[in-house]
Amino acid sequence: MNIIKHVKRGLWNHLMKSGIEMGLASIIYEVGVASKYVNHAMRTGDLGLAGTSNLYGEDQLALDVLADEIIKDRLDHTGRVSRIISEEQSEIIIFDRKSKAGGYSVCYDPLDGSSLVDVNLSVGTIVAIYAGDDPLQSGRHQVGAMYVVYGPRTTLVYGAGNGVHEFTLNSLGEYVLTREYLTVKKQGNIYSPGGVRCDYSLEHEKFVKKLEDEGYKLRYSGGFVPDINQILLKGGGLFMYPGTATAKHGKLRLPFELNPMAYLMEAVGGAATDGRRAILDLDCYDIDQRSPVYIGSRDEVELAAKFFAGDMK
Ligand code: AFP
Repeated sequence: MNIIKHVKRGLWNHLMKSGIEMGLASIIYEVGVASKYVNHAMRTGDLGLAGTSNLYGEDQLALDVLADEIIKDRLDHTGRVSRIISEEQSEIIIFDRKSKAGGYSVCYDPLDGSSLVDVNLSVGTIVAIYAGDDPLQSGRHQVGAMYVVYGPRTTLVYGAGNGVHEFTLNSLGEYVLTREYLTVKKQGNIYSPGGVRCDYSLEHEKFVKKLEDEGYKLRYSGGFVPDINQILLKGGGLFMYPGTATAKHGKLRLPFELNPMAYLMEAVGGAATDGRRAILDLDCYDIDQRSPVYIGSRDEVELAAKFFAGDMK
């Protein structure tokens, strides 16, 4: 290993070179620090149920609770975060510091897909970052977003207005730049069809069949982060989680799943809608607000909109 090269390509060096405001850079960096602890706990810890439950009444795995605590601690440590929303907390958390100029608010899912850990599939952390004291803002107001994939390798992807870049955790416990200025193809060839087929609307059913007739390959792990990461790194495709007969707003949460991923996807040249409107333009007014989602290559997202506009038979 060329040590000097790894030092030069480290996450903090990249953040500083990118000219990102120091407070925003420290938030991204500290989530990276937190993810190293989460990564370690996941690969060595006890996954027994924590016995508590989150806003949605789901049993919290010990790992969920631990990941939430670690990330919350590191965000507080920055001294630049005034409010957070976490998938594991039932209300907005206020760090008792006077809201001051240059503060940030953060929405995060500490361990999205946590139920996949005990079947040894990849999971992730997702983070949306806003300037100011209000974490419930339209996704269009984000100043940065990131995710971490805990898979065969642990990788971190961030965007903060100057491209989207991937880092890989090396054997020294450092995140080293592995892909810079990521882009997604205008059209891809994989699709991730969330939800249960028998609950699909007629328009959605027709759209999925169109993709299948066109030879798209189905890739769906049950983990939003690895599925999106695959579309991003394999050059394109579409992830969907539609509104269904049993859940008309779909399953994925706007504040800490859809908004950050939509921010990153638009930043790499892709798109993200609820079938009609850009995800980033949706009003975000509730912690557990959900939305249908079509996210990925621009052509596929636009094709979905044609089915929902009734233009396609
Ligand atoms: P969990 O965090 O409850 O495992 O849900 C993960 C998730 O929110 C997202 O990561 C997946 O894309 C989606 O659910 C999978 O949902 P289905 O299991 O209904 O396909």
